[in-house]
Amino acid sequence: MSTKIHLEQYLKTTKAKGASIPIGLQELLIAVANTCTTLSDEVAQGALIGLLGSAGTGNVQGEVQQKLDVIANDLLIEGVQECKALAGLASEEMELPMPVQGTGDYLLLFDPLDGSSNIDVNVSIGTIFSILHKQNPIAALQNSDFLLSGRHQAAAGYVVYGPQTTMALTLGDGVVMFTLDKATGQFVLIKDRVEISPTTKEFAINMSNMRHWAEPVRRYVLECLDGVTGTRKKDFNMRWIASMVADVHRVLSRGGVFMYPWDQREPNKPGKLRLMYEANPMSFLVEQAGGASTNGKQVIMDIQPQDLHERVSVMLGSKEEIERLQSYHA
Ligand code: P6P
Repeated sequence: MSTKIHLEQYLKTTKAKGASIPIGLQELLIAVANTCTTLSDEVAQGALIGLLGSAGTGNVQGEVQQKLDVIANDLLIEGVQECKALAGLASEEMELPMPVQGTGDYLLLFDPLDGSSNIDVNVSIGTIFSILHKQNPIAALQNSDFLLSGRHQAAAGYVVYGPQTTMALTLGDGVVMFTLDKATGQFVLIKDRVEISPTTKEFAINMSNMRHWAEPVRRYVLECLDGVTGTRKKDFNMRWIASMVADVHRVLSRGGVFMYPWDQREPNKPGKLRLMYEANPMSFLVEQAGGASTNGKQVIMDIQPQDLHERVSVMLGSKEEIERLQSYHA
């Protein structure tokens, strides 16, 4: 039986761009993983421990918070706040960033439980995290410290709570995946170089919004629907789980295109998904796996954020398809 490599061991021994992983970053990633291990058990218990349904509160996004949203947010804050290398954290569930005890090099941003509308119907959900290099480590934390483009990420990943609890992680030198061994509580390495095929026959988008999309997206999707009868000369398959972590995990696992584009329902909002703790970490993973990620006009990780909770149009996945989408937006 091949030896099992656990996350902690992997972080101790691997190199990213020829350099060992800084101890502080290792500690932070282990703290996130340990918290997600606890969260995996909470999610799996669901109704058995009265955790389904609304918390009766709203978040900064104006969304109704599910009980598990609040629990996940609190668990992550508790799990990482003593990490010495952490200078501050920000969450989808909180309006402002939060200083922590550490005074180190890193800023942690997360969507504690993405896809939470799926909690009550037992569909996969997940935790998304992004770790930024703080640009002025010694100065006191400012809210503006978080407004860095995705190119400043030291690491990014997600943990999907599905049939398996699986983590995808990038440290800037490829993408690896680990699955939680419930018997030992350890994340065990299952893939050491995740690669997205440049071509695909599978796309993911919420088709009910079709009449609201901009023309380039309509054109792309209609060509996919035309299949062999149209210009693409191949048939496509469609998936939509309505849980970004699950949809992106599929793209990382077997290729494909994930889209949540701008639409005219809220014309003044660039999109539904958030740049800092959804689009940027997912884009880092996808680019590191050989894919591409755009808002139609710009590479997502090049976007200079103006606000912690700003939204963005997202199209990511197999490189040739994303390049086609970008050409339609030109
Ligand atoms: P819709 C979940 O609420 C989420 O933020 C993403 O995880 C998911 O991709 C999207 O919204 C689903 O949105 O409009 O299809 O319900």
